[in-house]
Amino acid sequence: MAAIANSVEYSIRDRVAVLTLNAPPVNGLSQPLRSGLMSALLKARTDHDVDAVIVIGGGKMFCGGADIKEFASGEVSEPDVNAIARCMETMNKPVVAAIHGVALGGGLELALGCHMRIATSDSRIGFPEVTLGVLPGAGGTQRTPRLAGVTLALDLILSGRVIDAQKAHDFGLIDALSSGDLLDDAIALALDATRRGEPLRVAKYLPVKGAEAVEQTIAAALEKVLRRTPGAEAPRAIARCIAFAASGADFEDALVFEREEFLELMNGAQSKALRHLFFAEKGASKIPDLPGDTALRPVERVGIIGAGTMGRGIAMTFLNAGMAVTLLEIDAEALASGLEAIRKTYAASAEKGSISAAVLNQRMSLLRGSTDYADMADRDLVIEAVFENLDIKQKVCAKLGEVCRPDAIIATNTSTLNVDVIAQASGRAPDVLGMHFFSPAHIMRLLEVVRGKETAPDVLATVMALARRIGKVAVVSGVCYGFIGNRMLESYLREMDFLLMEGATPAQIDAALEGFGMAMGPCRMMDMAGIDVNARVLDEREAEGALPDDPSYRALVRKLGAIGRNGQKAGLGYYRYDGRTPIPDPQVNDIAADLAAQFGITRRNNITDDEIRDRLLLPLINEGYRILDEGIAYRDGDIDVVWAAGYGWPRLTGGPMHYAETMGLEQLRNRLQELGRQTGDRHGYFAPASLLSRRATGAA
Ligand code: 3H9
Repeated sequence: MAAIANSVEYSIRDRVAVLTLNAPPVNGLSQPLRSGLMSALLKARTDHDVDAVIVIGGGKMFCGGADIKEFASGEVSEPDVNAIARCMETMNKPVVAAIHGVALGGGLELALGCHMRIATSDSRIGFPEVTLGVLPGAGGTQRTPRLAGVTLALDLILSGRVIDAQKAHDFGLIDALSSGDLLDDAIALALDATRRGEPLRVAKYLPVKGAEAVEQTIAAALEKVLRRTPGAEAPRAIARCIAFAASGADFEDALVFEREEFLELMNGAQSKALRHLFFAEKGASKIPDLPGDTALRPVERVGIIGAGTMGRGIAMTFLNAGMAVTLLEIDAEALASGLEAIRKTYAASAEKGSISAAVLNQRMSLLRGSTDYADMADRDLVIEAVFENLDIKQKVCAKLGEVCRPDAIIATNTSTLNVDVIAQASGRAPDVLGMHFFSPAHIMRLLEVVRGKETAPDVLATVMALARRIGKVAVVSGVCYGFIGNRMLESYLREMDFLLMEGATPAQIDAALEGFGMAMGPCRMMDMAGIDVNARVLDEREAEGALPDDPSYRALVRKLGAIGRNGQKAGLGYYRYDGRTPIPDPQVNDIAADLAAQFGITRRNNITDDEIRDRLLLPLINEGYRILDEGIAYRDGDIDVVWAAGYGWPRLTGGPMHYAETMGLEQLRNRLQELGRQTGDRHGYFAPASLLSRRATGAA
């Protein structure tokens, strides 16, 4: 076997050249790989011992697409995938892509540039470019509508979703499925094509399928996407490229058009932000002082204490990953209602067709209920998800410390309480950490993993690896009030309540933040989460002396809680509700005005959306710098992941810390100081964090 530029291996079997991509871990199409592949193709083209060519991936997959790190250069260097596709398409020997694992983005484009594609039945393909703020820039927007039609091209490329090989085969993107040895089957397919001697099918010469009435189809598909991400640039560019394909334009002109659109997106702020989040998510799993080869504890059997909303969601998270769960409740009635709620959730999914009846039965068969702590004795991991009260959680963890196996991990799902104190109560603090899931736990991707001061390294490493297995993006936080996310949220909600007392309305505040791109405005979010929950935490923090010496601090939410306006579930909160629809309620303005009078807060009618955004977002970011300075978060990117994956922060801006960088740290610091002056900041709410000031002046 000959190596070409190290990253592509060239071998011959049965007069077929086998070109193996060899660039672990994902065979990313870096310049050296592209160059190696081009050389190998040119060799095969003139090799008289070769009648056909196979392009196959070495290792776990065919190809994960372009090497995203190269995007920072601002250009695509030669040879690009277009040049490689041109070389393959003009070859008079069949070129077959043999796909296993995944073929994504540029990897799929490479495959579409071959004459034929064969894939293992468990492989998957897709165009995830849109999630990185770009588009398939190597013919994907042009070949897909020719092979599979405009509608599917729009669906795949605009959504970034991945489909399995069987579907790709049904849609015409894959020509054959392999159920045996992929390379053997690919060679047989290639030799068969050689024997038949028929003209080779070249995607670029096919007509676009479904080019009629294309304008409406494209407009409808685009509108659907933009409803979710209104400011996104990539979907618009994708729509333009597919429209260009459907217009009957010359293929080479279309490739030029597509490449221009691609480069503009790649060099734009949105793609930079989304790429930052991509690498931040991968980086979050790396713990600076934790060796990569730390031995993990086995986790197969999970126990969950508490069958309330959180406990049920956590249980489903593990069941969905095929793990056995025992759910424990205080009495048979509470347990039965928790188990029934889980069954109903799965039944609803089965009814909608998102899971099959067999999957429903398989998941329910992994679930057991119990009212006896002795049933936790054989569990590898037990997560407590009981009422958010320190005393109760300490009691539960003390019990778990007694009954759990010596090597079992004990986790608390607290969202605000001191994990070290809870760990101490267990009597075995090294086995304990926080696993802060977000509601609904089986849907939200974020998991904050709270590392106590005594948490054992293998406990942390095990839970980080487990997070990946259960489909979560895990970020480590140190111990402090609210960890990373809820601690930063506190300043955001503080300014929300102050602005309402100053004269803004909930609808105005929500619109300003949703206009910025937050998935949900803070008033609606509070109503959904439950005002009583937040008011109770504030009462407890006040009792601990942890609140600022400011009687107007969060006065509005506490007042709403005190009069039973507990949010959506009560039909009244920051809004009043018709079902789930929030309706502005003048009574809330009256309450806010009364509180303003009580605390000497001046009411104004000149509050702008810009002021609302700055007042809520900039202190939140400022708190992020404090969190970094205290070592609560390891990296800026970790904070960005928390906010993008758990709090609906707009991904297009890359998360709060990336947003701060793009805004300029000096400007951020100055604006905070200005807000401090404008609000007569007696409590130092706007004082720039030390790390922010140091970074703004280049001292850190
Ligand atoms: C594109 O193709 C544009 C073209 O249309 C046009 C060109 C002109 N590049 O996820 P893992 C790293 S856009 C660079 O743990 P898995 C990743 O950071 C691209 N690096 O593995 C990690 O590094 P580290 C479209 C990449 O087996 C390591 O590889 N493609 C890339 O669980 C392992 O990653 C995509 O968007 C990359 N493309 O999952 C696919 N991909 O070890 C993005 C990964 O230092 N990638 N890395 O932390 C994925 O979805 C998954 O990584 C994949 C493998 C499914 C491929």
